[in-house]
Amino acid sequence: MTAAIVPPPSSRRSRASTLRLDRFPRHALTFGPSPIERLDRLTAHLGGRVEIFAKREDCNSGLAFGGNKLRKLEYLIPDALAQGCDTLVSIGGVQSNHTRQVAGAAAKLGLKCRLVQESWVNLHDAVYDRVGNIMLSRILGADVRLVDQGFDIGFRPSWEDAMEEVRRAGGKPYAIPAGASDHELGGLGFVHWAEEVRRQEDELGVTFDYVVVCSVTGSTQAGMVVGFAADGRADRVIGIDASAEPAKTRDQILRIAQRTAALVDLGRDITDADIVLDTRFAAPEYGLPSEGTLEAIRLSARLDGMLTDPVYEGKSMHGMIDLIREGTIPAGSRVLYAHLGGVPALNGYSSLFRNG
Ligand code: 5PA
Repeated sequence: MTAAIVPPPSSRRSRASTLRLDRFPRHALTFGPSPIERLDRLTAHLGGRVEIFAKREDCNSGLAFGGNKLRKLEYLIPDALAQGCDTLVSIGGVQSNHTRQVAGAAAKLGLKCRLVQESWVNLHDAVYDRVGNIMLSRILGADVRLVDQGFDIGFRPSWEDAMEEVRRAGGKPYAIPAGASDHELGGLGFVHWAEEVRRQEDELGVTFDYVVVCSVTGSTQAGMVVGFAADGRADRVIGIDASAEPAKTRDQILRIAQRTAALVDLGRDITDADIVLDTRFAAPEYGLPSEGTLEAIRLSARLDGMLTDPVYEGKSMHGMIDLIREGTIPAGSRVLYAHLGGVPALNGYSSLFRNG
């Protein structure tokens, strides 16, 4: 992405939304609206000309440390229950936050959970597959299986096999793809999030000019794009790619956004021009941080006490900081950083932080 793709801030716009989200049942897994806080010290540190806020999906629920996937699962769970499924089947990397949240939701609902954890990250720390998210999923009672396959956000044979095994054992699997993204209902959770932001803007008396969000499997950004398209702000959602395979991520964001727009009767098509994805911050590869990622993690922690991780939010934090520093997000803007969770994975990266 070139910096010029980010549009300039504009004055207050209409917040009217006529999205048909209420036709889809939602099973609450979160506390309610997630808090929005002002990051005072980061705001001051970056010169005070751009006001920075964070919406905290990392503490959106008491369920297994929360995170963005619970927002999506709120719309998938009623479908799983309506179909009479008894086992949630999903997939991710060894330190997947998504699979941990699926395990938490399954526990809460009294369902079984079968998880495929692939070797998506080239990190060979001795305890990488014992601590953090994967440990939590095991404690939550999920049937966790390690599979030696590399990173890919698409449908995987290992996941199809897991479903078949559940069926052969007499169970009824409910298929949840990577990140709960490439699923008919996967985009709805973050349409709901955008509606929630609109209500919070009214309560706080502010309008956000930009939302910064980390993207990998795509339905978080896709849902936001649709939700904010309803008041003309689709292209104010700045995705920061953390997949390091941005063509696939971008394609998935667009596809899911188009499907979701039709579901909620947005009333217009979503096109490639609605998708802003900055590809500069995913280096060196998926799951591994750059020096910039690590600096951003430390800065956010030391200025506002807000923790982020080396796989996802450290990269979007790095992106937001650079976009403000280089002036792409111009003076006078208000930015909402979507903190999507992911902190439990820090445990798998202890060797990077021996000296803080
Ligand atoms: C993840 C994803 P999307 O996959 O919806 O684009 O969200 C990206 C994202 N932040 C951002 C955090 C903390 C995330 O966990 N995580 C995946 C996982 O398996 O955990 C789906 C990749």
